[in-house]
Amino acid sequence: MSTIKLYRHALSGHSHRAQLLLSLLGLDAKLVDVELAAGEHKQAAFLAKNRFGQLPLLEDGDIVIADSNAILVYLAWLLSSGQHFSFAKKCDVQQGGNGKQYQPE
Ligand SMILES: N[C@@H](CCC(=O)N[C@@H](CS)C(=O)NCC(=O)O)C(=O)O
Repeated sequence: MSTIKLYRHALSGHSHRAQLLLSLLGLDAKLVDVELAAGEHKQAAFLAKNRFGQLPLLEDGDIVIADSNAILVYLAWLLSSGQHFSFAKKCDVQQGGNGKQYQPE
C-alpha cells in the first residue's frame, strides 16, 4: 500500500474528521498542511487535485478523494477489504461524481 497523504488545515473541522479516523484505524498518513489564509487551496496545483478547492483531500497513490464523507467511507472500506481501486469508484459517487479525480476501469 502506498503512503496515504491527507491535505488538511489545523483549524478545519472537516479535516479533523478524516484525521481522526486515520488515527483510530491506525493508518499511517503524511499530513500536508495547506494554507487556507494564503489561498493555497485555490491555486492551480491544489485545484488540479480537487476542483472544489476545499479541504480535506486524501491521496492514496493514484487515488484522490475529496470530501470528508467520501474519505471516511474510503478509509473504512480500505481497512475492511483492501480492494481500494474498485471502491474508489463508489467514493467518486459520494463526492458528487467528479470523475476527474478517479477514472474507473
Ligand atoms: N463537504 C466538504 C466541505 C469541506 C469544507 O467546507 N472545507 C473547508 C475547510 S473546513 C474549506 O476547504 N473551505 C475553504 C473554501 O471553501 O474555500 C467536506 O465534507 O469535506
